[in-house]
Amino acid sequence: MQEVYSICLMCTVRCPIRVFVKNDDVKLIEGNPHVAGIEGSICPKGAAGVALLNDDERVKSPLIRTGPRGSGQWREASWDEALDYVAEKLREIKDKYGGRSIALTERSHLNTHISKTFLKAIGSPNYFSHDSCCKGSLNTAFRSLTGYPDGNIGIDIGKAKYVVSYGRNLFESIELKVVKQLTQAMDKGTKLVYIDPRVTVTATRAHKYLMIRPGTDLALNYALMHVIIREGLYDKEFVNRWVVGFKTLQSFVEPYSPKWAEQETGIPASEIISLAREAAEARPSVVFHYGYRCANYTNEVYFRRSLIILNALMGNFEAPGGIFVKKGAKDAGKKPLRKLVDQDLPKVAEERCDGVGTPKFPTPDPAHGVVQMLPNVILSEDPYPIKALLVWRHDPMLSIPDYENNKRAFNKLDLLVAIDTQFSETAWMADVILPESIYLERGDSIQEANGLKPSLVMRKPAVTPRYDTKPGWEIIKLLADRLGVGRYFPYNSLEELWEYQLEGTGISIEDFEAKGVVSLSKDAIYWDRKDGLKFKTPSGKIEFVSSLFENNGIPSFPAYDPVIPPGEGTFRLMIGRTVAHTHVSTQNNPLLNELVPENLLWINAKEAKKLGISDGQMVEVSSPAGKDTIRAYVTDLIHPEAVFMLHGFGRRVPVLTRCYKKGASDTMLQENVTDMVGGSPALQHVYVKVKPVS
Ligand SMILES: Nc1nc2c(c(=O)[nH]1)N[C@H]1C(S)=C(S)[C@@H](COP(=O)(O)OP(=O)(O)OC[C@H]3O[C@@H](n4cnc5c(=O)[nH]c(N)nc54)[C@H](O)[C@@H]3O)O[C@H]1N2
Ligand SMILES: Nc1nc2c(c(=O)[nH]1)N[C@H]1C(S)=C(S)[C@@H](COP(=O)(O)OP(=O)(O)OC[C@H]3O[C@@H](n4cnc5c(=O)[nH]c(N)nc54)[C@H](O)[C@@H]3O)O[C@H]1N2
Ligand code: SF4
Ligand SMILES: [Mo]
Repeated sequence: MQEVYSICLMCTVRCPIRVFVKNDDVKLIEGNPHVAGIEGSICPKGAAGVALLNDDERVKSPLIRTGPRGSGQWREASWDEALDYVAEKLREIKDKYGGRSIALTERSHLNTHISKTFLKAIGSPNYFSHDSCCKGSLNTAFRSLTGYPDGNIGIDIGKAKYVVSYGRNLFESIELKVVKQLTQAMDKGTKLVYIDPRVTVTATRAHKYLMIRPGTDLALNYALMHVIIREGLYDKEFVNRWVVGFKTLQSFVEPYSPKWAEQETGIPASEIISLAREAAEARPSVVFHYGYRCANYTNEVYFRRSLIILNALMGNFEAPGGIFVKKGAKDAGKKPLRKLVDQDLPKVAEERCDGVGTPKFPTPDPAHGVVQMLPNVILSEDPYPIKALLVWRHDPMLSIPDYENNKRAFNKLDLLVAIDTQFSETAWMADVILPESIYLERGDSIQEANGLKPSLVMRKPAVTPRYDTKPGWEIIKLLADRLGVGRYFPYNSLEELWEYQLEGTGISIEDFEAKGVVSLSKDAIYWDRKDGLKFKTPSGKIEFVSSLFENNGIPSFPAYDPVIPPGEGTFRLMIGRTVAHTHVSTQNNPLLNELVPENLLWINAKEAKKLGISDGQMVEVSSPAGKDTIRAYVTDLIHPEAVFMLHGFGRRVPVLTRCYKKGASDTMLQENVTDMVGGSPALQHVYVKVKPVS
């Protein structure tokens, strides 16, 4: 049996894995035993990679559409034919409308430096990632306070003594390492407080669970700050040294008392006071978890800022059991990997089509864009036409709210190309599908795994491709060659790509042979909390009063806007994930589909009774954007103002026979509304009506 060290891609967490291979077939996948915090562990999705490899409902060769969009009429094409077709169309569109009319969107991945280079090479500013729909407002919150995007920040959860989590469903929406670290810490006495309108698995594991009114967490946090400041529970030394705008915060939270918050959140004032005191007692090894999916409401950025501010009040930056800036090769005194984007590329002067980085939309991160703006830009052609969209490892049809609107927009494109492993909903609408080999069949750019102990990790092919597929980095290069910009992609093989990245680092491909990982630092790298913190804000400090905001006429502390309860028979639609699935990727996986074949609508028992809905009954859920049907799960475990469903179900692509039309689609019900400061869509802005299916 051969052992191949690689990186899982059944979700985006990228756990290092060991793959057991015999006769070019995968026998078993387990966590890489040499990596601290993984030590052989794997999650159900990671183990189900074998079923993806052998899935005969994958895309098996390049396809060119022959019938109307979404009709499922395709002809198989050779790679040369499909790539020539795409290149020819791109050239026509570029000649007629300019490079800026071509956009690319992807779930950012190890080859993002390649897709960004491709867009620059063809003269387009319109690179998008999924980021805004996941955590864009958190990214903006972190940049407004610390100057760092959220991706540069980590949580030292294994050493924390007290963790407060607001809907960060750590034990279902998992990051494997974090689950292990937190479990081990809790075994040793770490306390977990969990706040959610729904009783999740994490709620059942927590020491304290608080059922909050949906959408009112910001009110809770203002009251916590009120208590922490009034009672002097914050880290004065840290705040004096590292914070700008404390006095402004102090007077701002003055009116937001625990009694006031009790009315808004439904959490008793006494609980709020004891939460503030208990958390402060554990400082600096206390974490107010700032979340992962942070796309819920229109005031999301202010909620996420409030969480980061609570951490700053606890003085936990760079403290063991607190939050830290992820360290990379440079911090370990080593040379970082080379990236394709670091080349001397053509300058793109055009503004982004979503306005990000311009006075129109100044605060979200231009490195990612705000992808949910794309459908509206395509439809309105304002500020200019977008005529071609390349989609790589992303399913914007389902991951941008308002399915029907997305469909109208994508139907208007002159060219839609999907680089995917499966028939995503977007691929189903595409003109051309370029099938990518799955992670077990391909290698990718080397990963810089930054953290307290930075390392480099390599995804290596474990087996040869089952079908006529190619790795994405090769697909982009072949397209670039055809468009006359191949010189920016100076590699002809995976090894040459790796060598390009490793040049000058003193590390060779062989160094990954033994363990799949190259460590860059033996010891955890912390910065000195007295004088060595390096915030990237203009003041060099944590800016409670943010220059990013104030310089753009955006207030750092707008008054709290109360959440109006939904009317009778109307509910806030909440969404989330299960441990058995990844977003919209795995619903058709033979093994995972067996574990969770459909989603259910959680509805509060008293509310269900009023509407004549019994457990297990089919119900219709409707919103201004659309409607769908789903089975009801009648329970006391959810707040009466909300209903809940898992994301990723209710699929409309008939060739995905295992998940076709099972359950309901949240995307069909959500409206495309954005937090215009943070940049995330407010996925839970929508109110729905529920009725029994007659
Ligand atoms: N309505 C709604 N929208 C959401 C969310 C929600 O809950 N509801 N959640 C948001 C969040 S948190 C996130 S992170 C995003 C995620 O949004 P997406 O990135 O769109 O979702 P994923 O399921 O991660 O992957 C999308 C596509 O990648 C393909 N894929 C998987 N592996 C590979 C590969 O190796 N190569 C290629 N080329 N393709 C591959 C899958 O087949 C799938 O079609 O969605 C956001 N949008
Ligand atoms: N198994 C699995 N794990 C994953 C992923 C996956 O697809 N599958 N995806 C990864 C990614 S990209 C992400 S972004 C993370 C997402 O991880 P999380 O951020 O933990 O997000 P969700 O699963 O979307 O869970 C959202 C929770 O928020 C609760 N909630 C809803 N409204 C409110 C509210 O107003 N207040 C509070 N306090 N809670 C509320 C919901 O009930 C739900 O339990 O998971 C990561 N891990
Ligand atoms: S959490 Fe599971 S699916 Fe995600 S990368 Fe790790 S093992 Fe793979
Ligand atoms: Mo996400």
